[in-house]
Amino acid sequence: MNVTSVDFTMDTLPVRQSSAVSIGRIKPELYKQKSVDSEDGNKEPVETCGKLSFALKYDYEEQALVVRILKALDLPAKDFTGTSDPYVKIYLLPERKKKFQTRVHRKTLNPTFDEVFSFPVEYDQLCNRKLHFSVYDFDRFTSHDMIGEVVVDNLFELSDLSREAVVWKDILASTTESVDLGEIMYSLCYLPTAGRMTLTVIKCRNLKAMDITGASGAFASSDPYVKVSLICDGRRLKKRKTTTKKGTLNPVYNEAIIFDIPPENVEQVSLSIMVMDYDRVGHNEVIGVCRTGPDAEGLGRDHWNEMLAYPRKPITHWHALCELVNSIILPEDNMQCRCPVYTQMSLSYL
Ligand SMILES: [Ca+2]
Ligand SMILES: [Ca+2]
Repeated sequence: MNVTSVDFTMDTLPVRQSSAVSIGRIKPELYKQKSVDSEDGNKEPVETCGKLSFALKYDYEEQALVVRILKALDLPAKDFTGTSDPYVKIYLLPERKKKFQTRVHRKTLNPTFDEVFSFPVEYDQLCNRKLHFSVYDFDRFTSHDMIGEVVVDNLFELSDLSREAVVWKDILASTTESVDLGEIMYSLCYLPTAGRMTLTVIKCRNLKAMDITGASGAFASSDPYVKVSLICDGRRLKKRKTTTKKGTLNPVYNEAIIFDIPPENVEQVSLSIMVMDYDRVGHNEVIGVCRTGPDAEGLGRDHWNEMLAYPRKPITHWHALCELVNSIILPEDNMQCRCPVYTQMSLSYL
């Protein structure tokens, strides 16, 4: 009997380096920004969008950097109603596991936060740390929009932190956190006659460190593997993963994952690609995600379309990893990849 439902069987195959890294035809015109708020367009020169005020102080007793987020002024409106619902996320880089965020302030472009957060850190380590603020607009039903960010490279810029020092900084427009999660290179290849799609995970670079270990506490690394899920109508049909590479932020895989997808079904599916950190004890954690398919954004969609436009050719690109955010779209995983729109500048080609 000829069953017409999609049979998404798949296999992993080792791939020879030579075929895995063969380069697809690069068409830079495909990767120009397509639709994005005009003010978010270019990264150069960086645009400002309001100001953020905060106060810094070092608490010697608690051995902690105390950050008081005071207020923001003149934020851009991200909602149709001409306003925003801002909140702020903070990291003390390079540590990225610990982060804080303020409450959401509804319908205002001049929020007063006045919230205090404390990062445990030794005083003589402060010169190696960077404070990173990202300002977001909360949205009830969709992914939150990033408004912009402030990075304080030198915490002693204004004072020795023995007393609370208030700082005003311009918020630099950005749609993606420059708190890098790293990048993944993979190729896509579709054989229409065989109804076979091959995603080859080639390698990753500059992945976020998830494990802070070593006698001195100075060794930061991850044990990355890549999990690929085939999504159809918001449901995860199949998942497959690569091998785990221990103790590296720049793993090389060259592993192919094959999906059987008949041409008549190719418009209904997409792939979710998650880079995970393996942990021997406890839960494996998500480092970052990206998505490719007709419903993805930016390069995720363009890469997919390029694969369909050049059948039988492996098309290879680097993709920036995004943070995993909660979503109503994939209840099974309770996740959605919120991929930013890429500018040409943020791309690197082979
Ligand atoms: Ca909003
Ligand atoms: Ca680990």
